[in-house]
Amino acid sequence: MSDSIKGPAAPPTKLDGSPLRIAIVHSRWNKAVIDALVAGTIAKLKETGVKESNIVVQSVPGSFELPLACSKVISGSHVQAGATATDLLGGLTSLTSPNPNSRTSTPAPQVASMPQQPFDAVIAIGVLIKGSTMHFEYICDSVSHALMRVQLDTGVPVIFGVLTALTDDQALERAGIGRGASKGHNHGEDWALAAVEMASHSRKWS
Ligand code: DLZ
Repeated sequence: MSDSIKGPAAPPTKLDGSPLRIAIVHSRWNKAVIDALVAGTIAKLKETGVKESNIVVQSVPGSFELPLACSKVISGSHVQAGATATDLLGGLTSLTSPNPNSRTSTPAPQVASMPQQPFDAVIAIGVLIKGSTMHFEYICDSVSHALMRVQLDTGVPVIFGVLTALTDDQALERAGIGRGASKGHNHGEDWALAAVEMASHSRKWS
Protein backbone atom coordinates (compact mmCIF):
# COMPACT_ATOMS: atom_id res chain seq x y z
CA MET A 1 0.00 0.00 0.00
CA SER A 2 1.22 3.51 -0.81
CA ASP A 3 1.95 5.85 2.11
CA SER A 4 1.06 8.91 0.05
CA ILE A 5 -1.71 11.19 1.32
CA LYS A 6 -2.48 12.37 -2.21
CA GLY A 7 -5.53 11.56 -4.30
CA PRO A 8 -9.32 11.79 -4.13
CA ALA A 9 -11.29 10.35 -1.21
CA ALA A 10 -14.22 8.04 -1.93
CA PRO A 11 -17.52 9.80 -2.63
CA PRO A 12 -19.96 9.97 0.34
CA THR A 13 -22.61 7.90 -1.45
CA LYS A 14 -22.43 5.04 -3.95
CA LEU A 15 -22.22 6.35 -7.50
CA ASP A 16 -24.92 5.30 -9.96
CA GLY A 17 -24.15 6.13 -13.56
CA SER A 18 -27.07 4.20 -15.03
CA PRO A 19 -29.28 7.21 -15.91
CA LEU A 20 -26.42 9.38 -17.19
CA ARG A 21 -25.22 10.37 -20.67
CA ILE A 22 -21.57 11.35 -20.77
CA ALA A 23 -19.37 12.75 -23.56
CA ILE A 24 -15.64 12.23 -23.77
CA VAL A 25 -13.84 14.83 -25.89
CA HIS A 26 -10.19 13.95 -26.38
CA SER A 27 -7.23 15.31 -28.30
CA ARG A 28 -4.98 13.13 -30.46
CA TRP A 29 -1.59 14.54 -29.47
CA ASN A 30 0.56 12.01 -27.57
CA LYS A 31 -1.72 9.21 -28.70
CA ALA A 32 -0.38 6.28 -26.67
CA VAL A 33 -1.11 8.17 -23.47
CA ILE A 34 -4.47 9.44 -24.74
CA ASP A 35 -5.58 5.94 -25.74
CA ALA A 36 -4.81 4.57 -22.27
CA LEU A 37 -6.59 7.46 -20.56
CA VAL A 38 -9.69 7.17 -22.75
CA ALA A 39 -9.84 3.40 -22.21
CA GLY A 40 -9.47 3.86 -18.43
CA THR A 41 -12.18 6.48 -18.44
CA ILE A 42 -14.63 4.34 -20.42
CA ALA A 43 -13.98 1.25 -18.28
CA LYS A 44 -14.65 3.15 -15.05
CA LEU A 45 -17.76 4.89 -16.43
CA LYS A 46 -19.15 1.47 -17.30
CA GLU A 47 -18.25 0.14 -13.83
CA THR A 48 -20.46 2.82 -12.29
CA GLY A 49 -23.35 1.74 -14.52
CA VAL A 50 -23.14 4.21 -17.41
CA LYS A 51 -24.51 2.41 -20.46
CA GLU A 52 -22.13 2.01 -23.37
CA SER A 53 -24.71 3.56 -25.68
CA ASN A 54 -24.73 6.64 -23.43
CA ILE A 55 -20.99 7.24 -23.74
CA VAL A 56 -20.16 9.38 -26.77
CA VAL A 57 -16.57 9.95 -27.86
CA GLN A 58 -15.34 12.81 -30.02
CA SER A 59 -11.71 13.48 -30.96
CA VAL A 60 -10.04 16.79 -31.85
CA PRO A 61 -6.48 17.49 -33.07
CA GLY A 62 -4.88 18.94 -29.94
CA SER A 63 -5.65 20.13 -26.42
CA PHE A 64 -6.06 23.69 -27.62
CA GLU A 65 -9.19 22.56 -29.49
CA LEU A 66 -10.82 20.95 -26.43
CA PRO A 67 -12.75 23.94 -25.01
CA LEU A 68 -14.60 24.81 -28.22
CA ALA A 69 -15.35 21.16 -28.93
CA CYS A 70 -16.72 20.67 -25.39
CA SER A 71 -18.86 23.76 -25.79
CA LYS A 72 -20.23 22.56 -29.16
CA VAL A 73 -20.83 19.04 -27.87
CA ILE A 74 -22.85 20.48 -24.99
CA SER A 75 -24.86 22.79 -27.22
CA GLY A 76 -25.19 20.05 -29.82
CA SER A 77 -24.95 22.59 -32.63
CA HIS A 78 -22.05 21.14 -34.62
CA VAL A 79 -21.05 17.83 -33.18
CA GLN A 80 -24.32 15.97 -32.93
CA ALA A 81 -22.82 12.60 -32.22
CA GLY A 82 -19.37 11.14 -32.02
CA ALA A 83 -18.49 7.50 -32.00
CA THR A 84 -20.05 5.61 -29.16
CA ALA A 85 -17.75 3.77 -26.80
CA THR A 86 -18.54 0.59 -28.72
CA ASP A 87 -17.46 2.18 -31.99
CA LEU A 88 -14.26 3.50 -30.45
CA LEU A 89 -13.25 0.19 -28.98
CA GLY A 90 -14.02 -1.37 -32.35
CA GLY A 91 -11.46 0.95 -33.95
CA LEU A 92 -13.64 3.80 -35.18
CA THR A 93 -12.27 7.14 -34.09
CA SER A 94 -15.01 9.69 -34.55
CA LEU A 95 -17.98 10.62 -36.65
CA THR A 96 -18.84 14.20 -37.40
CA SER A 97 -22.27 15.54 -38.09
CA PRO A 98 -23.48 16.82 -41.44
CA ASN A 99 -22.17 20.36 -41.76
CA PRO A 100 -23.06 22.41 -44.84
CA ASN A 101 -19.92 24.52 -44.44
CA SER A 102 -17.61 21.56 -44.12
CA ARG A 103 -14.71 21.41 -46.56
CA THR A 104 -14.33 17.67 -46.23
CA SER A 105 -15.33 15.53 -49.18
CA THR A 106 -16.17 12.55 -46.96
CA PRO A 107 -19.91 11.98 -47.00
CA ALA A 108 -21.45 12.80 -43.65
CA PRO A 109 -22.74 9.76 -41.77
CA GLN A 110 -26.43 9.50 -41.10
CA VAL A 111 -27.21 10.69 -37.61
CA ALA A 112 -30.41 9.41 -36.08
CA SER A 113 -32.88 12.26 -35.77
CA MET A 114 -34.24 10.94 -32.49
CA PRO A 115 -34.11 13.56 -29.75
CA GLN A 116 -31.08 12.83 -27.60
CA GLN A 117 -30.84 13.14 -23.85
CA PRO A 118 -28.54 16.10 -23.14
CA PHE A 119 -25.10 15.35 -21.78
CA ASP A 120 -24.93 15.21 -17.99
CA ALA A 121 -21.17 15.78 -18.04
CA VAL A 122 -18.29 16.12 -20.47
CA ILE A 123 -14.81 14.77 -19.83
CA ALA A 124 -12.09 16.73 -21.68
CA ILE A 125 -8.98 14.61 -22.12
CA GLY A 126 -5.66 15.93 -23.39
CA VAL A 127 -1.97 15.31 -22.81
CA LEU A 128 0.38 18.26 -22.83
CA ILE A 129 4.08 17.50 -22.48
CA LYS A 130 6.53 20.32 -21.94
CA GLY A 131 8.89 21.02 -24.82
CA SER A 132 11.65 23.55 -25.29
CA THR A 133 9.45 26.56 -26.07
CA MET A 134 6.72 28.44 -24.21
CA HIS A 135 4.00 26.61 -26.15
CA PHE A 136 3.21 24.32 -23.21
CA GLU A 137 2.66 27.18 -20.78
CA TYR A 138 0.34 29.07 -23.13
CA ILE A 139 -1.78 26.04 -23.97
CA CYS A 140 -2.00 24.79 -20.37
CA ASP A 141 -3.08 28.20 -19.17
CA SER A 142 -5.62 28.95 -21.89
CA VAL A 143 -7.14 25.47 -21.97
CA SER A 144 -7.62 25.19 -18.22
CA HIS A 145 -9.27 28.62 -18.03
CA ALA A 146 -11.43 27.97 -21.10
CA LEU A 147 -12.65 24.59 -19.86
CA MET A 148 -13.64 26.19 -16.56
CA ARG A 149 -15.49 28.87 -18.51
CA VAL A 150 -17.39 26.27 -20.55
CA GLN A 151 -18.70 24.54 -17.46
CA LEU A 152 -19.64 27.77 -15.70
CA ASP A 153 -21.29 29.21 -18.83
CA THR A 154 -23.25 26.06 -19.69
CA GLY A 155 -23.90 24.66 -16.21
CA VAL A 156 -22.80 21.24 -17.46
CA PRO A 157 -19.89 19.74 -15.51
CA VAL A 158 -16.68 19.66 -17.57
CA ILE A 159 -14.10 17.36 -16.06
CA PHE A 160 -10.50 18.53 -16.37
CA GLY A 161 -8.79 15.49 -17.85
CA VAL A 162 -5.78 17.33 -19.18
CA LEU A 163 -2.38 16.07 -18.10
CA THR A 164 0.20 18.84 -17.92
CA ALA A 165 3.36 16.77 -17.73
CA LEU A 166 6.92 17.99 -17.55
CA THR A 167 8.29 14.73 -18.99
CA ASP A 168 7.14 11.76 -21.08
CA ASP A 169 7.47 9.52 -18.02
CA GLN A 170 5.16 11.72 -15.94
CA ALA A 171 2.51 11.41 -18.65
CA LEU A 172 2.92 7.64 -19.04
CA GLU A 173 2.71 7.06 -15.26
CA ARG A 174 -0.48 9.10 -15.01
CA ALA A 175 -2.05 6.93 -17.68
CA GLY A 176 -1.05 3.70 -15.90
CA ILE A 177 1.47 2.74 -18.58
CA GLY A 178 4.70 3.86 -16.89
CA ARG A 179 8.01 2.38 -18.02
CA GLY A 180 9.39 1.88 -14.50
CA ALA A 181 8.76 -0.82 -11.90
CA SER A 182 5.42 0.80 -11.12
CA LYS A 183 3.16 1.45 -14.07
CA GLY A 184 1.50 4.30 -12.16
CA HIS A 185 -2.18 5.04 -11.98
CA ASN A 186 -4.64 5.69 -14.78
CA HIS A 187 -6.14 9.10 -14.02
CA GLY A 188 -8.91 8.45 -16.51
CA GLU A 189 -10.54 6.33 -13.80
CA ASP A 190 -10.64 9.31 -11.42
CA TRP A 191 -12.06 11.56 -14.16
CA ALA A 192 -14.84 9.05 -14.82
CA LEU A 193 -15.77 8.99 -11.12
CA ALA A 194 -15.67 12.80 -10.95
CA ALA A 195 -17.95 12.99 -14.00
CA VAL A 196 -20.52 10.60 -12.56
CA GLU A 197 -20.49 12.33 -9.16
CA MET A 198 -20.78 15.84 -10.61
CA ALA A 199 -23.43 14.77 -13.12
CA SER A 200 -25.48 13.24 -10.30
CA HIS A 201 -25.11 16.39 -8.15
CA SER A 202 -25.97 18.55 -11.11
CA ARG A 203 -29.24 16.70 -11.74
CA LYS A 204 -30.25 17.32 -8.11
CA TRP A 205 -29.19 20.96 -8.14
CA SER A 206 -31.11 21.90 -11.30
C1 DLZ B 1 1.36 22.28 -31.16
C2 DLZ B 1 1.22 21.38 -29.97
C3 DLZ B 1 2.33 21.06 -29.19
C4 DLZ B 1 3.69 21.58 -29.45
N1 DLZ B 1 2.23 20.22 -28.15
C5 DLZ B 1 1.02 19.69 -27.86
C6 DLZ B 1 0.88 18.79 -26.76
O1 DLZ B 1 1.83 18.41 -26.06
N2 DLZ B 1 -0.36 18.33 -26.49
C7 DLZ B 1 -1.46 18.69 -27.23
O2 DLZ B 1 -2.58 18.23 -26.91
N3 DLZ B 1 -1.35 19.52 -28.26
C8 DLZ B 1 -0.14 20.02 -28.61
N4 DLZ B 1 -0.02 20.85 -29.67
C9 DLZ B 1 -1.20 21.10 -30.55
C10 DLZ B 1 -2.13 22.21 -30.05
O3 DLZ B 1 -2.89 21.77 -28.94
C11 DLZ B 1 -3.13 22.58 -31.16
O4 DLZ B 1 -3.75 21.43 -31.67
C12 DLZ B 1 -2.45 23.31 -32.33
O5 DLZ B 1 -1.70 24.39 -31.88
C13 DLZ B 1 -3.51 23.79 -33.35
O6 DLZ B 1 -4.40 24.74 -32.74
